[in-house]
Amino acid sequence: MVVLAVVVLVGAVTGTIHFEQQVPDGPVRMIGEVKGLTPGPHGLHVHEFGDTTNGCTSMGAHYNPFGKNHGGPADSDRHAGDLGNIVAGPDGIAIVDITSHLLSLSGPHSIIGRGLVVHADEDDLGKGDNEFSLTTGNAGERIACGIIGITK
Ligand SMILES: [Cu+2]
Repeated sequence: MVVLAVVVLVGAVTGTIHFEQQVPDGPVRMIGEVKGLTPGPHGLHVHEFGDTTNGCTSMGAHYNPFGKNHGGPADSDRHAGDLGNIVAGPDGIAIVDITSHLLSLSGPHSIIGRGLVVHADEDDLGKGDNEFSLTTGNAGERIACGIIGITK
């Protein structure tokens, strides 16, 4: 059964991203856009909590059910929530089209109800050679976030 989800990102920038999983345990495709960004790369992650009681801060750390280090989307050693960077053009719009094999919309590691966060800075993908590189990717402030919810 196909599972669909959506997140509406709210903050200093805005956006909407749709999620689709065709089969259980199959890849999740994310399609959408984020507007109002400074041109260039911005880190994008699934964070562990869909909790905005203290804005994007209460979304916790990167979603990391398998206890990995932070990495880039092409790395095998990475958090499930590590999605790399989205890149805004001169118009401040980043088109999102990401397929992840580590995310799921069903089962014990479903990301439904968790958070999606856009960061102010570029995610160094774990290659930053300092202590935060392997936890946050040095992606900086959380400029927008939203809760991943079920849709039809
Ligand atoms: Cu993040």
